[in-house]
Amino acid sequence: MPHLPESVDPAWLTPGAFRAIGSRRTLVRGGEGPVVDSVHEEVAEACARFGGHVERDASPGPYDLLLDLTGDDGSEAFTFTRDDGRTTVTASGRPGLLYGLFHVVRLGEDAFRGEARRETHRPALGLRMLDHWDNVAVHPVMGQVERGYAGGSLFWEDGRARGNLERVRAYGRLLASCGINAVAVNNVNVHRAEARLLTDRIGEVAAIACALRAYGIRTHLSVSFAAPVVLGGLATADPLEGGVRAWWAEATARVYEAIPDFGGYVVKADSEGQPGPFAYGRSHAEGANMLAGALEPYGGTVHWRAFVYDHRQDWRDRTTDRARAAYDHFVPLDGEFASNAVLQVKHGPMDFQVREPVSPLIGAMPATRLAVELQATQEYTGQQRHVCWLGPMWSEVLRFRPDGTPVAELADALVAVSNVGDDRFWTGHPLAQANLYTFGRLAWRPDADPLEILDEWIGLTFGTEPAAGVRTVMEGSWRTYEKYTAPLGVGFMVQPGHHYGPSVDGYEYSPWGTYHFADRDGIGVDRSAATGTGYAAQYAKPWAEVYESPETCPDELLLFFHHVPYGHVLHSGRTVIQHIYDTHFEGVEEVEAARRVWASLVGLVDAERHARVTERFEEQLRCAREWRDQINSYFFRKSGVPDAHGRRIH
Ligand code: GCW
Repeated sequence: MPHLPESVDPAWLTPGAFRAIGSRRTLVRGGEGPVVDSVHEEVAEACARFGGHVERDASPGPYDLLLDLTGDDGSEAFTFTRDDGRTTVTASGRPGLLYGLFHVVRLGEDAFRGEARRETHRPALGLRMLDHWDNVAVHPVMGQVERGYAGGSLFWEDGRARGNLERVRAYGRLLASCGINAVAVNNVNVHRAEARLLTDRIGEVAAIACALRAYGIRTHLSVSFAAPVVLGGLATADPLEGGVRAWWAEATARVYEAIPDFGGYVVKADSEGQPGPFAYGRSHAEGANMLAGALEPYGGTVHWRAFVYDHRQDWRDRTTDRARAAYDHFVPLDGEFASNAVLQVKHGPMDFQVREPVSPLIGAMPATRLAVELQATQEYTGQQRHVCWLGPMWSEVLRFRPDGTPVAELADALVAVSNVGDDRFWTGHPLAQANLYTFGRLAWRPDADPLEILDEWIGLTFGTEPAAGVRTVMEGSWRTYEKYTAPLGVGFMVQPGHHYGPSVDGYEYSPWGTYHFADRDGIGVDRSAATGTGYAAQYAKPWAEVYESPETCPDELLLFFHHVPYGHVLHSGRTVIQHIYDTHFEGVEEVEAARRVWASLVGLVDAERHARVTERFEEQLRCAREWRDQINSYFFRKSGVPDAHGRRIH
């Protein structure tokens, strides 16, 4: 088990979480190597604390728990058995043994009592990955972690990989305990210093990979499509050029020499200024397949991002619709991608807003492998200064059925942009740890009830006394955030650049393609096929029809799909303008109420965690009031319609 300074928060792996295991007799049987060593060490440390006893590969004396590795097939599944007063975890692969151990930790005393039972657990998705948008060098605009709200990078310090990787090991342990098995260690916007991680700086990546390997985590790297030019001095990065292909084959061979279990590349190409195959008149399938070809001999995978759109659009141009872009670019390429190329699609068509429809690209490319990308880092959901537990949103996405089959079953992989940094609480806001935990657990079991996952996290992190209060603070926090920010799926209205706090017209006349089109009569984007951009028609039935008409479109997405008058009556019975006023007053009241509940937990939650959340609540409340007042005033001034309840609007 990694050794961390006292000041670093144990997150949900509190010492107390190991009490049940640590007070029993355990036998760890079979296998060797870093993962099995980790399993043994976990139990040994718990026993040292709580008085239990662990043996490894001994002839079985009496024991309460058997952790039994029966093979070496790499399987992540495990079987949990409770029988004859004994608890057994059996796995045919090392990762399965590790996941089985953490299953017992989660169950606590329940693992050692109750009826005889036998259950097999296996992850629904084979790849459960976190992408870090970490820069090695501090970037002049984006800082060290792009869209990072938890301090500096866990991996990189002073321009290179950290010398002491104990914290990285501890991170791997946290991730394994909630089922995550892969990490990409650098930003998809690959700057100059970071490009070299692929070549002469691969040793630094190898050191990180070694620390993560002990907890079953494979390491991936974001690479620049222009690497052959930037690093190799070639005249071109054209994916069909023999010299370019040879360069990538050689570079990749060296990567695998350094990191034999390397996961593969992540690529952001032809997006927001990153280089890509368009420069050479080649398609994205040609670009991705070239890298897939280099990785193929070693079993690696290329994650090719579908976040491709025109970020230099003219706001006067009403025919270009950013929401359409991913589908328009990629659907024609279905069937052309190599089998070890995975198309990585953001869950919504725009950009991680608090409410978006599911991307129509998901399900539209049946012959292409799919990774769905979520954003744990709260770029548009309060930047880890606001409580915003995203479990319900992610669960809705994973259960959505684009064409009969749920998103979770269409995907090969689930990826989240990490919300972690070198902050002592890992995630800045201590309650944002729940997003990390929930992501891992949902990737393992996408049809799980997110509230059960939340309760699990609360139980491990806080114990029983404050549990009900913490749940009250968190369970509705995503919907609360939605209430006081941009209404009815219209999105954005944030301050440009850093994206924190309200600015209704902040992006209205910008080149980024994120508009609300509010005027004195109405608001929203007409994305219907009949009169708008045609985006709604990118969906399969029934969704194309459901979204096409304001009559059938769900309220929460109305302004994403339609431009309607302020007096338009929602299914809720309220007009759009009254909905805006009501939700903004309610949202702030809900923050006030949550803050009071949190205050009442003083003494039940450890003092430093309590103080950090209290401080963040002050800022959340200030900011929520700012949102309420700017949004309400803006729409009152535009529409001239007074609030039906006569509340104060400025
Ligand atoms: O959400 C936007 C962010 C960019 C990010 C980009 C992406 C890494 O504002 O900071 O760049 O998405 O997903 O590539």
